[in-house]
Amino acid sequence: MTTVREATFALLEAYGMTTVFGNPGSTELPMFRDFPDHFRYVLGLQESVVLAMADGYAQASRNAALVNLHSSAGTGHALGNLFTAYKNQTPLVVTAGQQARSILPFEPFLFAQQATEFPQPFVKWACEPARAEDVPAAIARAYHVAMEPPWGPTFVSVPIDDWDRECDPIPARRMFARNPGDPEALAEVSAALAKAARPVFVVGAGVGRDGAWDQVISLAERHQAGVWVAPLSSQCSFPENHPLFRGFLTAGREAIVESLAGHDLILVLGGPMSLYHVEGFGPHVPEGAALWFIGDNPVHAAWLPEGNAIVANCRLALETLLAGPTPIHRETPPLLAPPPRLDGSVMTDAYLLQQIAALRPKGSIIVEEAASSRGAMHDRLPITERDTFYTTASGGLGYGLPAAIGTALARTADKVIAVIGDGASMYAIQGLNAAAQLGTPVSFVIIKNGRYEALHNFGRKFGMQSLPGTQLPHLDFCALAEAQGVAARRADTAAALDEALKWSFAADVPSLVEAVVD
Ligand SMILES: Cc1ncc(C[n+]2csc(CCOP(=O)(O)OP(=O)(O)O)c2C)c(N)n1
Ligand SMILES: [Mg+2]
Repeated sequence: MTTVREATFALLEAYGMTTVFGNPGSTELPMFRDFPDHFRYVLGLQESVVLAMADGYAQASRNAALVNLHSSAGTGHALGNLFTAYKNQTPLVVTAGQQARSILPFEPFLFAQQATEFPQPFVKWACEPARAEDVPAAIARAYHVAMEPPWGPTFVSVPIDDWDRECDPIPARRMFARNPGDPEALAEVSAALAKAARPVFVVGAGVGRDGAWDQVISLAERHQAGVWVAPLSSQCSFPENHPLFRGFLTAGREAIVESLAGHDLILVLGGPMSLYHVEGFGPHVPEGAALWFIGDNPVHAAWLPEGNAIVANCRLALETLLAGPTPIHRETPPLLAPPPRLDGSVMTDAYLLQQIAALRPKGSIIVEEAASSRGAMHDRLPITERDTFYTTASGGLGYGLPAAIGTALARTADKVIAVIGDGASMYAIQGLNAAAQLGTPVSFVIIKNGRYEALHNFGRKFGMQSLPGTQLPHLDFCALAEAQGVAARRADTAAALDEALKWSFAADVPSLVEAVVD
């Protein structure tokens, strides 16, 4: 016999979950009695920070990360980023403390009410084990469900009095769940690709997640197919300096149809093509185009407005397609012209992003949450290497700054650069404390335009003259960083910007650049 705690920690170790992201309360403390020396506790000073750090870490390490929250209150704070983790398809095992079973009938202080229902629908599975001795098996199941494609968060509520109870040890298991895809359907796609006159690919985050970067390049080159990035994709899936790269689809129906017009076959890989941010009308797919979707998420496959779908791991499915018949001869699509260089006489977000591209270390990772600068980033900061770009798949802000820290904890050999809007940074500014405490050498670049510019863009579209609650004139990001132990520099000229970026990119501790833009 062993204790529930010992059995659980043995499983966590076997599953590679030795970094615990949390914010503790009374109901979780017994979990951490005799906390093993080779485990690491990463403290976030608010649970949304905790969740996003774990998300960044799990995505970068391609393994589920363990999150520990305090009862309903902590779970509530984490919920926005739990939604993002669900949309990101990030594997997480989220545990939360529950009050002692014997006092649950009296609705005790800080208990978790309807604990398993509260995080729904953003978890794939939720459980409060009926008996203390069932806790380790529930953790094991939560791990395997989180790691079963499509990856995502799971949730286990654990009563405080369970940890010291005796139970049998649970052996760690291995589970293999990558789906190679229906062979007959893949043969149909192969044949359609071989005889298409003008095929085009749309790549979503699942290509990056499934490690299919090389396979997409090979298939696109074989078919001379242009490659577009799916709307609001949260990971990079294709080198944005490749001659076949076509650009980024906008999250609007008419714009997507216009970008893809003239193609007779659209192969969508690893994420939805029909992802909309604004209402649109008319067809979802250009006239005369057949559409195939291949990706690991059956939900994306099921709500496809048109076309056919194969639920599959992108890498395995693409390997099958690469073994398919040779295509007919096709013209190479024309090269896209790069945007003209900016000289920095005006400090804009576009100039900032151009300079980040020029000065960033090789292999560095961009974690982005800068709403109105997306277009400028697409133009000026091309992502050219695999696994070097992450952003929120849900659109919820407050993810990027802490996610960058988690990414850096997993990718210690690579510089992580967090490109964050001034508004976005304030949803999770206390994440800087974790970076300082851990010494995680993230470069935080804050785009200070003094407002929620993205909402001004929308306001103009909606014909609104004034927008209440969208100005942020008084924030001092250097002071906010330094107060938490992160060194900072302000840059409001081109010369100061280059110097600050070089300083930050060379630093082996966390650093922040407040880039003041027009
Ligand atoms: C949690 C959350 N709250 C509100 C929003 C709505 N929202 C979208 S963009 C935006 C402004 C972001 O401001 P900032 O980070 O400064 O970027 P900018 O728009 O200035 O580029 C807001 C508030 C959101 N997406 N998520
Ligand atoms: Mg802003």
